[in-house]
Formats: sequence, C-alpha cells, structure tokens
Amino acid sequence: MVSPDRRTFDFVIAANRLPVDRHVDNDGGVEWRTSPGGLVTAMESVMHGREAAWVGWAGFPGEAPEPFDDDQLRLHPVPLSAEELRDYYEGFSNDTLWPLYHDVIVPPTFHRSWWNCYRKVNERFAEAVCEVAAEGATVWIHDYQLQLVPALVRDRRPDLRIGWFNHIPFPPVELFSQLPWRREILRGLLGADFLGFQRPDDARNFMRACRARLGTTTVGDRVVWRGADDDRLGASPRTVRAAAVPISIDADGLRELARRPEVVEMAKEMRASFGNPKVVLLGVDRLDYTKGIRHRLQAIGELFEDGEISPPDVTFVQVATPSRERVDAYRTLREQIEATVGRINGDFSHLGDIAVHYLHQTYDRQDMAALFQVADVMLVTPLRDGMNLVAKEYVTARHDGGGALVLSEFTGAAEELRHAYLCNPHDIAGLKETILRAVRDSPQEKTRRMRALRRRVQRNDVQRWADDFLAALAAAPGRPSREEATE
Ligand code: GDG
Repeated sequence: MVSPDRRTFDFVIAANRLPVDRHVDNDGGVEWRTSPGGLVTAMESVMHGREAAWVGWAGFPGEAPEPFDDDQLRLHPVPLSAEELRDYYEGFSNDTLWPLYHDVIVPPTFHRSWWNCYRKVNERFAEAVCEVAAEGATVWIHDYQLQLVPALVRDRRPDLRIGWFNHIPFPPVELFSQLPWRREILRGLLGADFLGFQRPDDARNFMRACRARLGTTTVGDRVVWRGADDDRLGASPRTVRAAAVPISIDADGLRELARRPEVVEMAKEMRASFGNPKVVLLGVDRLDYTKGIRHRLQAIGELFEDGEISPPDVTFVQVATPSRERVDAYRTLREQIEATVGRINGDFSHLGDIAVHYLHQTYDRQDMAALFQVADVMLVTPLRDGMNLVAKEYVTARHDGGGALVLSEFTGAAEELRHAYLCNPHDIAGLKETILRAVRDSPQEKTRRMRALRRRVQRNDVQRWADDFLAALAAAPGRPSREEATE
C-alpha cells in the first residue's frame, strides 16, 4: 500500500501560499482554517469530486509541517526561512517584479542576491510539484512569484501538462526589458503548455517580449520555442499558447451572502453609524501604491474644497487593508495617505460629521458584503491592476439594483465592465467630474448601468474562468504544426 505521504495526484496546484491559515490556540492546539479568497473558492469548484494536491508556503517561516489532508485536498507545504521570505518574497517578488509589472509606479529594486534566492525557492517549489504529481498529471501554477517553475518542472517531468496563470499585468516589453534576468524569466514561463493572462494586451506583451528578447517566432497566439538559447538547430520545437482568461468572483455565493437578512440589517446599521448621509462614497483596497488611493484622495479633497460635496450630506469611506508592511514603499505610502486623510478631516469635518472615514483594518466577508450595500458610489481607481475583484464584488453585492461604479481604465476589469463610469485616475479634473456624474446621474441611468454590469459578472463568474483555463490547457497543442515549425 502506498503510504499516505507518498501518494501522487492527477491535479496539482502550485501557488505562493497554501489556501489555509494556521491558528494556534492558548493551549498550543493547532487548527488550519481555509483562508478566505477567490482562488480558494475557484479551485474548490474545479476540484470538486477529484483528488488534488496544493503546493505552497504555509504562512510562517522555518520548518514546514508534514503534508496533510484537508477533505479531499492534499496540502503540501514548502518551507521558507526568514531570509528567503525577505529575499524571494518581500524582495524579488514584491519589490522587483511587482513594481516592474505595474508600470513602474515606484522604481523596482534589482538585487542579484534576491534573484538568486528567487531561483532557489522556485526550484524548491518545482521539486515539490514533481513529488506529488502522478504520471501525466495536470499542473496549474499561479502568479509572478513562480515564473521559473514551469520550465523547472518540465525539465524534470516532461510527462506533465503544465499551465500558468498571471494574476497581475504583464508589462510592455520596454519596461520588462529593464529586468536583468528577463531572458531567464521568459524561458521559465515557456516551460508551460498554456499561459493565461488577465487581458489580451498582457498576452500580447508577453509574446512581444519573447520575440524581442529570445528571438522566438510567434504565430497568432502561439510562441514557437526551440529550447534554451533558442538554438534553431537544436532541440525539437514546442508550441506555447498565451491567451487572456479573465478571472472573476463566486457571484452566486456573494449574492446569496449579500441577501441574507442579517447582512441587509448590518448594512443599515453601518449607514446609521456614518450618520445616515445622503451619499456614501466607498473605496476598498489593499494598501498598495498600484490602487490609486492617493489620487482618489486628491480628487475627493478638492471636491470638498470646491464645496461640490460636504459632510454630513456626503461622506467618503476608505477601507485600506494592511499589506506588505515590511516593504519600504508601502510604509511610505501609508504615511502619505494617513497625513492626507488627517488634513482633509482637519479642514472639512465638523463635530459629529466626518468627511473621510479611514479604516486601516481587515473585515470579514459579511462586513464586506454589507459595506458594499452601503456604497452609493464605489470608487475603484487603480493606476494599474491585473483585474480588480472589488469592482466585480460591488456590482454583485448590490442585489437591490442601486449604486454606481467609478472604474479606472487601467484595470483588467474595465475590459469587461464597459457600463461603469470609466475614468483616468491620473486626470484629477476628469476624475472629479466622473465622481460627480456618478453621484448626480438619474436613478434610471444608474440602474441601467448596474443591471448590465451585474449580468456580465453573473455570466462570467469564477467557475467559468477556471473551466476556460483548464479547457485551454487541455487543448494546448504542445507540438507545433509543420508550418509553425518551419516558420
Ligand atoms: C491580485 C491582483 C487580481 C480586501 N480587503 C478585505 C478583503 N479584500 C478582498 C476583496 C477582494 C480581494 O481582497 C482583493 O482583490 P483585488 O482583485 O482587488 O486585488 P489584489 O489583492 O491586488 O489581487 C488583482 C487578483 O489578484 C485576482 O487575480 O484581480 O488585479 O492584483 O476579493 O474583497 N476581504 C475581506 N476583508 C477585507 O478587509 N474579507
């Protein structure tokens, strides 16, 4: 009999984090709880009824726990030391790749020691994947932290079908080319059979980078890849398909939650706690420089200054979830935002009437569903965002048909949510006008827009995303056609 720890699986997911969090109670008892998040929900639906393994970091540094089972899912922890966490995760992933892939909003930091650590950790993930993958298994790798894993897995296990999905944008080649290890990253990704991106432009950027930096041929949405160094006389060519598969949310689950009487009641209480204003404007973001919170506050501050809006009639609520607090750029951003909120409130709040409610906290799902229902106008104004799930959650949670969505053109979501009030967050005058339009348009106009938006998200939900990705992976050609091979 195969010992439970040596079992292998036909379906393997690899992501930086496992989908569970460890909780230690006062007596030292350990409990693993499913972490709330779209990826977990999406994967739950595709794993339904089949045994699968998930490879990822368990969320704390040092030795990793032994692999364990959570229902049908085998969880396979990958250890990261405190130094690796600093260099691979906070360093190379979040201070090199993240700013580089988000239009260089802040300058990326390049350190050779971070890169070496990224490579080493990617190898460890690849080994873990190979250990749990059965012969011919399907492997789905997630995100920018694991871009070398596809090729590292293929080298060891050519029998596997390998897919990778990028949750963040893929930058234009002019920016990508700044990366000292650009060729290694492209080769890493080309180990996959199928590469999924949020937008068609992201897939096109990737293919342009392959042409410019590796000299590969591309035919339609396929890259013809002849292996390391692109030696055209060498290894037999493979075809890698790169296409857009936009991620979405569990729309049914959220609608059901938002409709619960206790959530509807909670929304009423929240509105009362803000002083029952006529208009609540809302922002919900991880506290990240990509999300455009500073630009948004600039626009809101000016609208208060111009007298176009004022408390107690209008109030702005900003939830800024704590994020990456050990990275310098995030600490600086927090200080800037909190200084700006303080200044606006100093100038425009009155006793009992707050201009900006700033909440640097994490809320549970119910609270979020209630908060969305309180928002008359939702402000989603990132400078760059792979997709932005908050926009899709908002239109779904407003089951009463009310509300209005102001959405940045620089989000993946703007590709689909064309009925939102679209804006360019760099254009502060334009942003102010768009916010006012969303506040003042007729209820009929707003209802018309929200209905179209809700329908769109309902149709293209997270289940559809996962199904589309896996169908594309299963159909990926692997070998080029004769014409492609001779191009
Ligand atoms: C990356 C890409 C892409 C936020 N605060 C709380 C909370 N949230 C939830 C939101 C939403 C999620 O976190 C954030 O998702 P986003 O899509 O907005 O942004 P990123 O975290 O940057 O995610 C992004 C995404 O991956 C998926 O591919 O869309 O472009 O950057 O679900 O609701 N949830 C709870 N409490 C909070 O305080 N419960």
